[in-house]
Amino acid sequence: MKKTTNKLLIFISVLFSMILLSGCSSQMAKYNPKQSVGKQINYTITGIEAGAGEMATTQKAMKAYGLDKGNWQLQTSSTAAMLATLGKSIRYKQPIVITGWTPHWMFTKYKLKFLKDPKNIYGKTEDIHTIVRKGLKKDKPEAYEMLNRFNWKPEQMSSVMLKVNHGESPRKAANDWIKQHKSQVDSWTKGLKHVHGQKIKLTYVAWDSEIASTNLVANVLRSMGYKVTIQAMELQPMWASIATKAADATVSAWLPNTQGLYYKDFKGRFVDLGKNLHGAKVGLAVPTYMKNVNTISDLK
Ligand code: PBE
Repeated sequence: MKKTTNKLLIFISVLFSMILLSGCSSQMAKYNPKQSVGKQINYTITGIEAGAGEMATTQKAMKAYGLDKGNWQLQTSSTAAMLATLGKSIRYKQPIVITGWTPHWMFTKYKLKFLKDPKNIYGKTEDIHTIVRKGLKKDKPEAYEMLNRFNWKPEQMSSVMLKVNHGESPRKAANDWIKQHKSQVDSWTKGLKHVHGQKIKLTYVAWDSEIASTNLVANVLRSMGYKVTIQAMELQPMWASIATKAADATVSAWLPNTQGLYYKDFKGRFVDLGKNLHGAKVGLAVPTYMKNVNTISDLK
């Protein structure tokens, strides 16, 4: 009699843990190429900060590809939280769709692919522009000219970002880069007068790419004698800071698509010094193991 009770107990506990385990695994199921991807991820695109240009573009894309009707939603979050979720999903080979961009270490650390965008909502490539406040040319001609000349390549930006991602302070990573690229940096400052402690303020959003570029430019301006402050904020206040002349410049304007709305909103209240980097890219991205998801329409 005792033996059968024991057996029954064991049976019940095994059954119970099987139910528990299957509950867990359905919550963290691996990507299944045979099943609709929407179902697997609860029709959710993992996004970033509400005010980011890419969030607005993604809303547009969801409309253009009819995802808004198929109960898809774009989850507002933060870049840090999105990257943490991405890392976890990749560790367990789970499906995930993110708002991705490059230059960023997410594309070097993980095997990701951009979803094809035949309707060209995100644009083929993006540039990053330098935007300054009106009157800067007259008030701080040396800084204006340096900012006007500043330009670098996506790989160069990535190399600074990677160092920061590996724990180097942004200021030191930028300084090391300056030392290693003397002739390029010299070409930005050549012939410009040294100033003596004039103040200048740069604003940016604390995305890794902008942390890299802003610290770089700040250090170059310091080498010219400026007293530089850099201030991180959200994207809308960043554009407003230039338009209201609360700040002097930003090197963080992703255009023409990503921050095109802000460009339009503030038009006439800033000076666009053109691109400082060519060949950035923005779009929906998934891990490469999601074999059957290759274009945005595959999400439907
Ligand atoms: N980003 C990274 C920004 C610009 C840099 C793509 C998240 C955006 O405005 O969406």
